[in-house]
Amino acid sequence: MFVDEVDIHVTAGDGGRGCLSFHREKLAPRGGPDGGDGGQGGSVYLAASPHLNTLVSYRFHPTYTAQRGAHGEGSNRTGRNGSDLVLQVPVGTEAFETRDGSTIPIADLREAGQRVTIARGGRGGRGNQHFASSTNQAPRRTELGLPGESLALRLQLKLLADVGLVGFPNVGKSTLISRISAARPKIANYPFTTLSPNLGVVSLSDERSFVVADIPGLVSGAHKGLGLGDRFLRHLERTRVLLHIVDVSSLTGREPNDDFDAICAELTQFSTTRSDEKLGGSLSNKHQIVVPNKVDALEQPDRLDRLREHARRLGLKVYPVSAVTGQGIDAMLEAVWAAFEATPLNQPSHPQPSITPL
Ligand SMILES: Nc1nc2c(ncn2[C@@H]2O[C@H](COP(=O)(O)OP(=O)(O)OP(=O)(O)O)[C@@H](O)[C@H]2O)c(=O)[nH]1
Ligand SMILES: [Mg+2]
Repeated sequence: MFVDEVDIHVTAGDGGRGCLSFHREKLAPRGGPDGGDGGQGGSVYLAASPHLNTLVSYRFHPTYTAQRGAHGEGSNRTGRNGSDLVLQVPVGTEAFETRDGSTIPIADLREAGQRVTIARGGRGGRGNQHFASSTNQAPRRTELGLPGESLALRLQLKLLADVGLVGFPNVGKSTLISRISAARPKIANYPFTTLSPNLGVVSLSDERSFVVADIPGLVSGAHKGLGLGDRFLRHLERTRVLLHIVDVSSLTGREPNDDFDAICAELTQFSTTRSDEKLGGSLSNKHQIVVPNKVDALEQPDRLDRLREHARRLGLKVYPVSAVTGQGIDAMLEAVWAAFEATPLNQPSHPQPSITPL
């Protein structure tokens, strides 16, 4: 499981001080006490937002403080309450208080819109108006505001991939994820460079972002344990979109269409052997986008043409790219976003024609 984790410090606002004041007026020189109360300090909340997928923004700002309450004033005026601070976090975020080396769970934000108080603002102090009595009509007593709560917080989010990269080894999956996100997996010109999945966050403009998973390459017979096997495919079960990466350069010595069919067959095999399909539809039914890679090294354009034609017959969109030069990447990412938006979570997209296992 991939975990996004940040440590932050939150402090609620202190309460404002109560005021010491006496009423003064031209014809009433000895007016009574009229010191107002201090305002309440702002509290800190966590709120679950469906529009966020990661905790990445908290890495850059580790401390958060809500506004303090204003002090009370004369003429019985209460100080203004401090504004609350609402920290938006992705749905699925868990919050822990870290104190003296121990970690205490304090909130689990499972539903969009859910809001929990993390640190309470301090109560405002009372002004001297409250302390008048029959024996003391000119009290000089006031209260200080109470301090706002302050705590060290650990936020954790179990990242789930929204988009999965599938393809043969060495087709450029890791190169692609390193191009489109901050993930820096090992890249090398031999098969099975990637031995465990990598996640990367892709940020498009206007707060559009999604999480991409790069998994070890598949080979024909992966479902029988060939290569590294197909067990990594379970990391893609909750994704909404699959990017099927095919190396169209001549370097592979293989026919792109055969590669494509072999991977589809593995997806189908994996789906049929897994009974647990409630997570988001079987892999072979997921929305698939075909991404021919290494077009910078395309010496035989007919290899790409054949793949285009093959995908067209299956009703799949094709976005050729070069993960090395960046050619075609922007258009591909826009298409991924559109597919991602159009595919509701936990529902298989429109069925893709499945290819019988080889
Ligand atoms: N010319 C060219 N080479 C590329 C491109 N993308 C990747 N490569 C090269 O292809 C080789 C394999 O790239 P990787 O990103 O490691 O491939 P992978 O699919 O992650 O491979 P595995 O982890 O083994 O499954 C590296 O030498 C890359 O530099 C591309 O667009 N053009
Ligand atoms: Mg790799």
